[in-house]
This record gives sequence, C-alpha cells and structure tokens, in this order.
Amino acid sequence: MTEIRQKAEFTKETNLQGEFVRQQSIFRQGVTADGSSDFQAQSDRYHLYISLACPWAHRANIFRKLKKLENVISLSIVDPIRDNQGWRFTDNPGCIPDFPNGFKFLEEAYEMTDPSFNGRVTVPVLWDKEKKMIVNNESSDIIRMLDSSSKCNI
Ligand SMILES: N[C@@H](CCC(=O)N[C@@H](CS)C(=O)NCC(=O)O)C(=O)O
Repeated sequence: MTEIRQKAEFTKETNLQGEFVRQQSIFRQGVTADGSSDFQAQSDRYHLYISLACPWAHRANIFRKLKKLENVISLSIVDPIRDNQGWRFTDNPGCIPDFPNGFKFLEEAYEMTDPSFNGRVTVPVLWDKEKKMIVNNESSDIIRMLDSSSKCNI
C-alpha cells in the first residue's frame, strides 16, 4: 500500500510525532473595573473581532450577546474565507468591516500591537480603541472578562 505523507500546514505548530500543537495566545491582558490593569472598563472603549467560521470566536460572540454588551463593545466580523493572506475585512453579506481602524486585514491589528509578532493571526481579538492595541486574543480569557462585565461596570 502506498504511504501518503503530507507536509503539515502549520510547521511551527507540529511536533516530532506530526501532531498539531496549538500556539499559545500571547496577548493575555485583562480589562478591570478598578483600573488595576492598563485597561480600565469603559463603555464603548473595546472592540471585538470575530469570524463566524471560528468556534472560539463564536463563544466570545455568544457571551457578548448573553451579557447584553452589544451597545457597549463594538464588533467586526471578518470574511469567513481565509486564504493565505489571513483574515480579511470585506463588506460581503454577514461581514462587518473594521470601522474603528479601517484595517483591511486583521494582521494589521497584531502588527500595530507588536511589530515583532510572527505567529498565526487568530480570532477572536479584544481591541482597545483608546490605546489602539490588542488587549487579549484568547477566547477563554475574553469570555471570562465578558462574564464578569457587570463587576467591571461596563
Ligand atoms: N486559543 C485561541 C485559538 C483561536 C483560533 O485558533 N482561531 C482560529 C479560527 S477557529 C484562527 O483564527 N485561525 C487563523 C489561522 O489559522 O490562520 C482562542 O481560543 O482564542
């Protein structure tokens, strides 16, 4: 029988056994009510970038709705088709362009936050419109922040 060997798509995230080992999310800061982090909780200060094609982004979107934060945290939805240029903003049906920054690609948000970032550009992303930087790109952190939003007065 012919053995089929395929080159892994994400070589930086493939271990010696050929298993996918997901990269760590590197932006892990938090929004706090008392301003103890650099990110004080404030209405209309934060923006959520999601893709409807991503289950991790979906949970952030679900929490934004469940916690009734639609008028408090603005939203962009990238085009669900991600080619080798990465997540992109379009005005195709179901997408919401990047009104805060006018980015064409989500990569620009990562670049603006850390020009040396060389990992995979992923959704969801929580963005600070005031400091113009990513607060957090880890969905489990983001949903915890949204869940505690009433404690944060946002
Ligand atoms: N640990 C991240 C994982 C997020 C993630 O992997 N998102 C995928 C979509 S489901 C992504 O954006 N992938 C972009 C890519 O592979 O280039 C989280 O839970 O927030």
